[in-house]
Amino acid sequence: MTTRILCISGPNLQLLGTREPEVYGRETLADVHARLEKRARALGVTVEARQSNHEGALVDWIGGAREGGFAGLLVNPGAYTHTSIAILDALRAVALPCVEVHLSNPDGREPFRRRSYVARACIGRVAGFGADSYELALDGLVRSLARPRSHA
Ligand code: CA2
Repeated sequence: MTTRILCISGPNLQLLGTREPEVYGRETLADVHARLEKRARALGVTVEARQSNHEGALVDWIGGAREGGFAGLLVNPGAYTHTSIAILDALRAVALPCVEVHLSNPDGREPFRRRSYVARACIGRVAGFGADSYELALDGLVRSLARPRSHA
């Protein structure tokens, strides 16, 4: 059976490619998802990519990932990275391997972006490589899933 990965992007990421290109690049979220799907095919996995501006929707998608048949998660929670204990709790509860993804490098920006709540429930983080961050995170997640006994 094919390994299925769920990729979740949070608030305002639907604006990608339309504003602040100096921070977030010129590619749209649809471009990012298309690239991710291409990379997934090359890796022999499938990716389902979703975006929502609503914290509860992100929590619901994370919470349903195990019964939805997903083996792991890529999550860019947007600004909720820095505020959401609800998303942290959902990631902990679902207990699937998760990689935190960011287009920009939050550590190099305003001090309030240095705190990530979700990091505590993630196996790793890829940040600062624009749209490439998503592909690099997928590579890391798939490698991690292939390692025996790497996850409980
Ligand atoms: O770098 C990232 O991926 C972020 O998760 C993006 C969030 C930000 O709050 C995080 O600190 C880092 C913001 C997403 C807003 O996306 C936009 C895209 C284009 C234009 C305006 C906003």
